[in-house]
Amino acid sequence: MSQNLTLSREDIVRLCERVEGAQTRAYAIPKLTDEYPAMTIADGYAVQSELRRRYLAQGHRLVGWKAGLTSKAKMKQMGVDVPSIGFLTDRMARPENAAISTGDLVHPRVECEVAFVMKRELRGPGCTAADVLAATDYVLPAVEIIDSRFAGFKFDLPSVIADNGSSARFVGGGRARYVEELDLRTLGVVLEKNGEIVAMGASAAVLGHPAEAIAMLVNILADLGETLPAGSFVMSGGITEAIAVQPGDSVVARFQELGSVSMRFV
Ligand code: 0L1
Ligand code: MG
Repeated sequence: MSQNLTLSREDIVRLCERVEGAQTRAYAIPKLTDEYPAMTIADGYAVQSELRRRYLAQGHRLVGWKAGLTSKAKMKQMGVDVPSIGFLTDRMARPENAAISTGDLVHPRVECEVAFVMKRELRGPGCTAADVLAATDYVLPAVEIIDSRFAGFKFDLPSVIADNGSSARFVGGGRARYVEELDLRTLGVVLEKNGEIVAMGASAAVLGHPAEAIAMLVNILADLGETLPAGSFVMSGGITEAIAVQPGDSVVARFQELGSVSMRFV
């Protein structure tokens, strides 16, 4: 990590408990830097790693990772200029066409992403998009349901990283495809809410190529002393800005070449 830790072990545990409470009981909290203004990106990942350790100790299973804030649209929407990563567990996964409860979320938003499933372990530093493509088993379309635990979605990078990049739920679906069969830069996506188009974009919005986002993720994992295991499900980041949803909404993400992913919110 290019920045140093400023938080003590006690501070990390205290902030982790604060974030875990907000995530599991679905309430908004002020951004962590209000109390710890010197917090760095490394501090954010220290809190996130402690959160992951606690969830896994409670029996949650790590199924993969997500790259976040990987498009200009998302960075502009959230007022940050560097991408981030977060972990994904089995408890966050929802099946295609699911009715997704909003009662256990604060203020959910949806975004369309290309997901990668890995056939080989990847390890940084120095991981490239070509390494990612060679290690990918297949790609599939996904919708991420993000839910910042920070009041009004107002945060900075150290705080949002500590909150596991706003990870909440995710739905994979559509049609799995081999990367050799596709041009992953030019896939179009249209997001519909209640039958109306609310966002659209092309996959190059994600760092020029979604595999670049996965390479970035692997290199951040290396900074954390981790690798990306074979079998991981990895989301490469929202292609469009995130769209708010509420009970009663139905959402369909239509991806060129990859089919569609649907869900409704209750
Ligand atoms: O997946 C994402 O890009 C979300 C990163 C966190 C920022 C947000 O809550 O919008
Ligand atoms: Mg996302």
